[in-house]
Amino acid sequence: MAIARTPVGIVGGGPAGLILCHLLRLRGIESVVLEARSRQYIEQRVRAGVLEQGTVGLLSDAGLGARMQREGLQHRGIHLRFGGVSHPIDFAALTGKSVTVYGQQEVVRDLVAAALSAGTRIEFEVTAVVLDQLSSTQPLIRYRDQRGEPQQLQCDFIAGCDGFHGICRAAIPAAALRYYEREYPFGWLGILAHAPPLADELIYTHHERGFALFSMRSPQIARHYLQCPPDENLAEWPDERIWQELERRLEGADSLVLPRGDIFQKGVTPMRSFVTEPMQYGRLFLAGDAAHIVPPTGAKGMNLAASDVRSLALALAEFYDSGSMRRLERYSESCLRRIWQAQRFSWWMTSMLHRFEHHGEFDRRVQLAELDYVTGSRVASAALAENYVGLPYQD
Ligand code: FAS
Ligand code: PHB
Repeated sequence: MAIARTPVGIVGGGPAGLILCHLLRLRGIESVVLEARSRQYIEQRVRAGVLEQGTVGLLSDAGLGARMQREGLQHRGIHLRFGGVSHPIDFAALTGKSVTVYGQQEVVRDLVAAALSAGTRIEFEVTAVVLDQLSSTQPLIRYRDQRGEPQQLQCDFIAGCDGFHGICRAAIPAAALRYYEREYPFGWLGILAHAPPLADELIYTHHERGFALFSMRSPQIARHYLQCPPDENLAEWPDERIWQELERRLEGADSLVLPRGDIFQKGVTPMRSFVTEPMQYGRLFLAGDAAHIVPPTGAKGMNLAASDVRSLALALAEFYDSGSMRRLERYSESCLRRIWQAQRFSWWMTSMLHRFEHHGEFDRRVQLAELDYVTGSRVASAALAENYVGLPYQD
């Protein structure tokens, strides 16, 4: 069996892997992307929806911003709603920055189209991916291609961008890694509906019946989430019950009316915080959900994937330009600083806005006092805004 060669082998065609292959190509560094699912599947998989200003800049500077600029919704801020009243957090006034609502599957579609039209090799529907010789200067990826044929790819470096349930993190000896984890006693039931959004910005809602988030994908498509038990059975949530529960958690003096429409997608997402340290083992570099997971309350997941591969592309470019391993050796440390900041923010937003069964009345009042403080203090709302729009990249 012939051994193919490429400088960088990328396992996983999600935002992390696809942004990396694009940034490398812009620096004249070839890569091959191995993706377990079909093109059609990854281009319709519903996930993230909010892009930090830094991520928007990264994609635009990389020549990937045309459709995002055209179809993305730029938001000046969000609203925090509690006690039936919505309170604006004006990012633009507090930080001079904004966020953009543009579905993750749209980002993936743009990236796949750009990669294929530039001739980057993306192998879809690969199976049996196994990593080898990670401690050598020529690590190997063995896999079966779309036709089931065994293949070998020899690389200088491997980027593990295969998400939380991928094989790359598991390929690192357990003794070489430390895990930090927090499971939350709830999940999110998310829907997509052919309905106008509730408002022109996102509304994060604290309610005694549980958290709710009113988001969107476009002026015609709403995206809403309900806090629910982590292993909730979707069969127990017919559309009518979902709409009624969303409306109950929206109740308030301002009698906001939730526009209804056909629900065409629904799913339950468990909530966890997870960090792997270090994010490197030999010539294998982990990025994105393969190394860390945040609860979606802070809208950080895809943005962290983008910032990881931004650092990795800079480090690989330095190696191919000058042979220096300086940035590669510092990759894990520099990414982890920003990742822990995003972990803190996502845990804080989750703790402030969700209903915890073990909470007593004192805890519930403290949550409300925190929401009152954050929305009433310019300093506190500026801190939230600064984290939400995205903290500076660690270079
Ligand atoms: P991904 O999981 O996206 O991609 C990994 C890829 O690797 C997949 O395509 C997978 O098929 C492939 N793969 C897996 N195993 C493989 C193997 N053995 N061989 C080859 N390929 C393999 N983040 C935000 O920033 N904002 C949000 O609003 C937000 N909302 C979210 C809502 C939900 C419901 C969920 C689930 C997540 C949300 N996230 C959000 C987080 C999410 O966007 C992730 O952080 C993001 O997908 C991470 O991107 P990747 O690291 O590329 O991993
Ligand atoms: C979404 O629109 O999917 C979304 C937005 C903000 C979040 C999480 C998800 O915090």
